[in-house]
Amino acid sequence: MKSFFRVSDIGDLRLALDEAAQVKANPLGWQNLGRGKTIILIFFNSSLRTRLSSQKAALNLGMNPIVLDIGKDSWKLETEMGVVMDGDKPEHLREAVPVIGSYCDIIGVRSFAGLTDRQADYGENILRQFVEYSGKPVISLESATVHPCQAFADLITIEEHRTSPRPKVVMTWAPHPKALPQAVPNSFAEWMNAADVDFVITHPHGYELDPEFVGGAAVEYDQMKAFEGADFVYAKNWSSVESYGQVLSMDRSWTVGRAQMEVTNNAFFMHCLPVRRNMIVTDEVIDSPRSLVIEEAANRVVSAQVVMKRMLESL
Ligand code: AN0
Ligand code: CP
Repeated sequence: MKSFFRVSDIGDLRLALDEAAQVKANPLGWQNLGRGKTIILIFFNSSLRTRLSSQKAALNLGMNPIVLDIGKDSWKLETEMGVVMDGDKPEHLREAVPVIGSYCDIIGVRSFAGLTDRQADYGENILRQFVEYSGKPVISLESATVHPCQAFADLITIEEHRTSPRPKVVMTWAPHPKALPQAVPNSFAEWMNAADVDFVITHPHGYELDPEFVGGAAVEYDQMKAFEGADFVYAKNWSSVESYGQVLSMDRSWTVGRAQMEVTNNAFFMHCLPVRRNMIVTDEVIDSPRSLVIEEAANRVVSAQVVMKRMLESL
């Protein structure tokens, strides 16, 4: 595997889920595969789960992980081409990326959407430069438009908990005080469309996601109607795509609570974390035995390990 951004990069999902189960059952079974190999994990933004689970996955495979926080541990990096660098950024990605590439075998990059320039974000300006100038396999650790390690971990979690061959999965928008990227819902939608599930997306008007990621999914603007008979409820806030990066609503009637869960098929509750309690979901729902949020986070090691394992196998 040369890069990991889109669901198509993982190939057959059934095979990927079988491999995930093998890795989960025997996490130290491939300790020799990564011996003497280095992965550099680049963070332009904060992270708890991604930075820990990626390091843990690399260690399980015998690799040496190195983590770099851009702008804190390193120089601030300019990401736009053709600019006069007279501001506060002393180095350009154009040099930094090949330098990083010369020190490692695999690169992981976290670079959130800026949420001001839709075209730049949806062109994945930063991630593309890592692919183009590093010469190494690149993993998106949530880039501007996708979070594939999260979506893969979520699919593994659904696979582990489903009780029917084709469960109903509902992704719901929920309120949040700050503008958040569309990367998590984009990838979740893309992966659910490719998986064996009935997938429904629900959100207020104005929060339509990019059609490339929505694909053939059903979109239902009435949240209660969408939740009827659901086996899994996946909550997430995102900012508007059309009014790019804007918070259009803080409507707390969309907060996932008991009333919504009662119309489901005793659904499991899912969220990628970090989550704002009593904005996205009530304490009662996230603390209930049907909440899978910790299991999802734990599966981030498994998804990262499958991806790194495949990259090591094709080095
Ligand atoms: C980020 C987001 O919504 O994309 C990261 C989620 C994994 N969340 C926040 O910034 C709170
Ligand atoms: N879910 C997730 O990616 O969390 P972090 O932002 O803490 O890495």
